[in-house]
Amino acid sequence: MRDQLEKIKEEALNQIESSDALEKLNDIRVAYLGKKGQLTSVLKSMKDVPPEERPKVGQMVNDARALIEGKLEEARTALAKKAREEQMKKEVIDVTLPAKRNHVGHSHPNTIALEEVERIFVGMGYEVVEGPEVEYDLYNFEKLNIPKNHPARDEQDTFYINENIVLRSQTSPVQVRTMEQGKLPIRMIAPGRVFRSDEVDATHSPSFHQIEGLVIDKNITFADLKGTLAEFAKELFGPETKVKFRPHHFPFTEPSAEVDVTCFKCGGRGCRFCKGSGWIEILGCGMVHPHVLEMSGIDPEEYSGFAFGVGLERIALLKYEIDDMRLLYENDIRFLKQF
Ligand code: 2NL
Repeated sequence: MRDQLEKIKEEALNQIESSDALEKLNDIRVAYLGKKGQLTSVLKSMKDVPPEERPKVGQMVNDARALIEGKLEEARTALAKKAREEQMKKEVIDVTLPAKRNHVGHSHPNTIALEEVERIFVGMGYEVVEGPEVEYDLYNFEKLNIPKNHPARDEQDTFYINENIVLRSQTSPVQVRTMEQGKLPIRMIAPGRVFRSDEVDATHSPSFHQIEGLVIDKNITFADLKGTLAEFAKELFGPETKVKFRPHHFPFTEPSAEVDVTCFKCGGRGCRFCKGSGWIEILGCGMVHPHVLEMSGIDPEEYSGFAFGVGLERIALLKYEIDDMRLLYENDIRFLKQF
C-alpha cells in the first residue's frame, strides 16, 4: 500500500512537472484526485488494510493529496503567468508608429459648385426651389413658348415617357410652376437634374444638372439682368471678371443673350484654356417672353422679368480645370479625393 502510494505520488508529480498547458493540469487533477481518480481508489481499498494501520494509511493518502494539490496549484500559477507574459509580448503596442489613416469623405465638385452658386444668389435674396424630374410636356415645353413641331424640340432630344410626359430637359418647369402660384414678386433659382438624349463624350451626358434663375417684378429691365449676372460672374470667377452679352435666341425669352466671361486663366489675353479668344461662354439668358408670362397668369403689361440658365457641370469643369465631364460621373475615388 505504501509503495503503491509512493508510486502514484511520484507519477503525479512527474506529470505535473512536464505539463505545458492548463488543460493538461486539469486532466491530471481528475486522473489522481477526482471521484474515480487513483488516490480515491486507494481510499476505497482501505477495507483491505488491517484496522490498526488505517489511521496511518489515511494520513499518508491525505498527505499525498495535499502535496499533489499544492504542486498542481503551483504549476497552474506558473503556466498562467507564462501565458500572460506571452500575450503581453504579442500585443505590445508601438506608440511611436504613425497612426492609421482615416479616410474622410469629400464633396463632389458638382456639389461644391452648386453650393457656391446657391450662396451667391441666396446672398442677393433669391429663394432655392426644386421640382419634379418627370414633367408634363405642358410645363417643359408648351408654357415656355415651345409648341408641338417647334424646331427647338428637335434641338433638345427629349426622353418621352408617353405623349404628354417627359424627363425634364431643363429646370424651367419649376419656374413655370412657381409663376402659376401667383405670388409676386419672384426671385428664385431652380437647380436640378435634367435629361437629354445625348451621346456621352467629354462635354455631353444624357443626365446633367442645370441651375436656372428667374426674377419677376414691376419695372425689371435688361439692365437688372446685366447687373445681376455681372455680379454673379465676379463672385464666381473673381472681382476682375468682365462679362459680354452676345445676342442669341431662345423661344422663352425676348430679347435673349449668351454671356461670356473674361478668361480667368489669362485675364482675357488669350490662352489654351479659352482657345485663344480671351472669353469663356458660361450661360444663356434673356427677358421673359411676354407670352410666357401670360400663359402662367402674369400680366406682361404690369410685370416683367429676366431668366437665365447655367450648366452646373460646365461651372465645375471651368472652376476646377477639369477637361472631361465623364470624370464627374465615374466617381473614381482617386479623382474625387482631390476636392
Ligand atoms: C440655355 C440657358 C435659359 C431660361 C433658361 C427661362 C425660364 C422661364 C422663362 C424664361 Cl420660366 N426663361 N429660362 C432663359 C434663358 C436661358 O437657359 O442655354 N438654355 C437652353
